[in-house]
Amino acid sequence: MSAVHPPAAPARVVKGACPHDCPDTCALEVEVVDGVAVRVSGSAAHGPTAGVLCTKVSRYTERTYHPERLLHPLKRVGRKGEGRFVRIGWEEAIATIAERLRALAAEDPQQILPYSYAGTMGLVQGESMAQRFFHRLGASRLDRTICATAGAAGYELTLGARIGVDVEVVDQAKLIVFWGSNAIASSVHFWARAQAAKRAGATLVAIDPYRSLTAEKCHLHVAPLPGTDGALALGLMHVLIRDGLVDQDYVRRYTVGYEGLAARVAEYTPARVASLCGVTAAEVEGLAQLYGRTRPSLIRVNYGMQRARGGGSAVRNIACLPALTGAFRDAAGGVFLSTSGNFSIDEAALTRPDLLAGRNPRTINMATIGRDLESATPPIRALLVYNSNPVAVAPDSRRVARGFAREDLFTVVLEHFQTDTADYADIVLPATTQLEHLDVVKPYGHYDMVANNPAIQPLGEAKPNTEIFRLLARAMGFTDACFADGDEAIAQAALGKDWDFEAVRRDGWRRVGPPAGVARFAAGGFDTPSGKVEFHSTAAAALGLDPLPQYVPPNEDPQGPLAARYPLAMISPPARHFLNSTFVNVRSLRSIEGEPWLDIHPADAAPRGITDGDRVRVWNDRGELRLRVRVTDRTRRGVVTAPSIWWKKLSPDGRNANELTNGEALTDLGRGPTFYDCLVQVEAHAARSEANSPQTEVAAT
Ligand SMILES: Nc1nc2c(c(=O)[nH]1)N[C@H]1C(S)=C(S)[C@@H](COP(=O)(O)OP(=O)(O)OC[C@H]3O[C@@H](n4cnc5c(=O)[nH]c(N)nc54)[C@H](O)[C@@H]3O)O[C@H]1N2
Ligand SMILES: Nc1nc2c(c(=O)[nH]1)N[C@H]1C(S)=C(S)[C@@H](COP(=O)(O)OP(=O)(O)OC[C@H]3O[C@@H](n4cnc5c(=O)[nH]c(N)nc54)[C@H](O)[C@@H]3O)O[C@H]1N2
Ligand code: SF4
Ligand SMILES: [Mo]
Repeated sequence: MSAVHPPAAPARVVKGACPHDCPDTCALEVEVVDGVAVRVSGSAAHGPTAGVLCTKVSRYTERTYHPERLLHPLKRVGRKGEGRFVRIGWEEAIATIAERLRALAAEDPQQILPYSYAGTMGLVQGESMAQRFFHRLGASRLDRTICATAGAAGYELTLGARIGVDVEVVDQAKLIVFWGSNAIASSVHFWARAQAAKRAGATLVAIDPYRSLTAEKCHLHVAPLPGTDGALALGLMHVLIRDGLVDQDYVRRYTVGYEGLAARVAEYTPARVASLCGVTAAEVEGLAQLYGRTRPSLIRVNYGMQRARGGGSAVRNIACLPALTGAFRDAAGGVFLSTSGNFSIDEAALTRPDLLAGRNPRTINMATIGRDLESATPPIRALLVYNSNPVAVAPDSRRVARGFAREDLFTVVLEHFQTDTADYADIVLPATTQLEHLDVVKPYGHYDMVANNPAIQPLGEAKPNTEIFRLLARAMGFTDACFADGDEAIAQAALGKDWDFEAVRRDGWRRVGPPAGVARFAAGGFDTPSGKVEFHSTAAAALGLDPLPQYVPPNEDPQGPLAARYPLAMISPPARHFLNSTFVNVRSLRSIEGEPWLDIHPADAAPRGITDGDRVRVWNDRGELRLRVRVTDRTRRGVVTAPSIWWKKLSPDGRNANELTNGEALTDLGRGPTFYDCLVQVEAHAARSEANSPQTEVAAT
């Protein structure tokens, strides 16, 4: 049902916001003809969007009108995971869910758990009505750690709130370091600004174990072993201090703990750091000289290094660098993790924690859901999943799937599609997409709150998440007035009293944060306890942590004892044409990605007798999977790379990289998962076992 006919009437243009978990939060223009969305493009008037969308979202109508969109409620009739469902009506669906939840709540509401993440980053369709519902119920709380909490915690120790840098002045930088960031894939609008900087003479550097699309376009690429970035940052500081490349005036006025830091980094000589990180001492020296002698310099620190045990400390250490060199004096200088700290959202009005009425339910970490479905006490007996696909995206996936398969677990999934997770549901509820509902999206890569107006009517019987939780609240007999709030009222509640949501939705977006062109931290003003950059952190000491930056090595250390059995470090960063597990079922995008690959270095392939295009077995104690290999020096020696996050059922062997990732070990700060802290072994074994494995030939549809 896409745009096959020539438009009968002139297109109406509706202002929207990209809902995806991507820093760029593009302002959209949706062209609608006769009630059908025919084209989605990027607003030219919105500075950060600059009239351009990524390939994924420029094909949004293909996803919205996908023939496999869920259009009515479903009830499971097959085994869990098998994917056999029959259509039911909304009334039956809501009544069935309410009956189950009522019975469990009467025993102990903590047996009920929401599971949600950032399928949509909209404040309205995210955690508004849903949280109100779970607070009123007294359900277990979910610690939403799967992505960003490690780095956030590390960054905040050193610098306080995540203000970042105005993406619109990034083209003024003379040095941009992409640290654990594949910006071409994950933040293409930032990349566009970096390209402009490059054309104006800037030097671009990538720090990444993999020669990503981004790294290959940089002037310099340093490829440390995964999870060793904390040591690299300490080594750079060692050289900066040793060679007098420190802005002493900035340090004296706007930082605390320099003496302690200098003593600490003295231990991290380039030679020692080189051996910890698997690089050369000359690379450490060269990078430090470049960083110490170029201004404005900007570190684009992203998520790649946060997914190992030391991920929190790594970001904490990296955040010290621009204070040492005084890079914060420039508007285009400093360090950019996220801009989310600019926005003050009225969380209490949105999610109404007061509805807990004094109860204090337990918290379950979403990163350990596999283990917790096995052994939490009281047991988890009902799961309500929305905006997430845990069976594909959560670590230690085999265990997660085993948990979801429990016969005594009642699972509800709100979705656009029959995902790997939806296959385990007892009840599937069809949700609307961004083109069909109202929202307002808080970005983490620029300074504009972006509004989303519904462009088309809901397809089939799909309903917004908010409406689904309103219906559930009513069926549960919750009469609190907040359960009658409409989506406009929720959007207004999120923005608080100083903003008029109607104006934002009319204009499309509204800027917060520092005025354009201002170096926000040129004269300190950090949101830390001291108001300064905290090399020495009393907050860290109070948490029982080292008050000074330190190096925390990986849990599954490629230079440690486990490497005797599993000598290769596997990373599984997102593929460019997927957004986490979203879009994997959009045929045109999946065909660009091809199939689930494992990239292996020639020096690791040769001794295993592996040649390009072979199918290999990849395994560790948690599981195994088979992938086709690309033998390439894009991935460094000792590291194998599996672009992700594939739907299991659209993969040739019905599994994905999370079969091997660790679902118990957490990051040093922020309780995050350790997806890229994962040792494996690889063998050219699959060719033999494939002969009697018909599963490998299941065609991806
Ligand atoms: N196209 C696309 N865009 C996305 C997403 C997507 O799935 N697809 N996902 C979105 C989301 S939710 C997120 S969190 C971000 C993620 O996007 P990024 O923040 O860019 O993070 P990753 O892609 O996980 O990793 C970035 C780079 O870090 C490298 N890396 C892996 N381990 C390490 C390490 O230990 N040290 C260093 N220095 N580098 C390492 C990887 O090889 C990769 O090239 O992107 C968002 N944008
Ligand atoms: N191996 C490995 N695993 C990873 C990562 C990795 O790099 N490697 N990255 C991790 C990271 S950074 C993240 S953020 C997580 C992402 O994990 P998730 O947040 O679970 O992201 P998605 O896989 O995109 O799943 C989101 C789902 O929400 C649905 N959805 C979207 N909008 C709506 C809506 O309005 N209503 C409802 N009901 N549903 C909606 C989509 O259809 C989609 O199926 O994955 C993590 N897992
Ligand atoms: S996914 Fe990112 S780049 Fe693509 S349209 Fe959305 S916000 Fe823009
Ligand atoms: Mo993420």
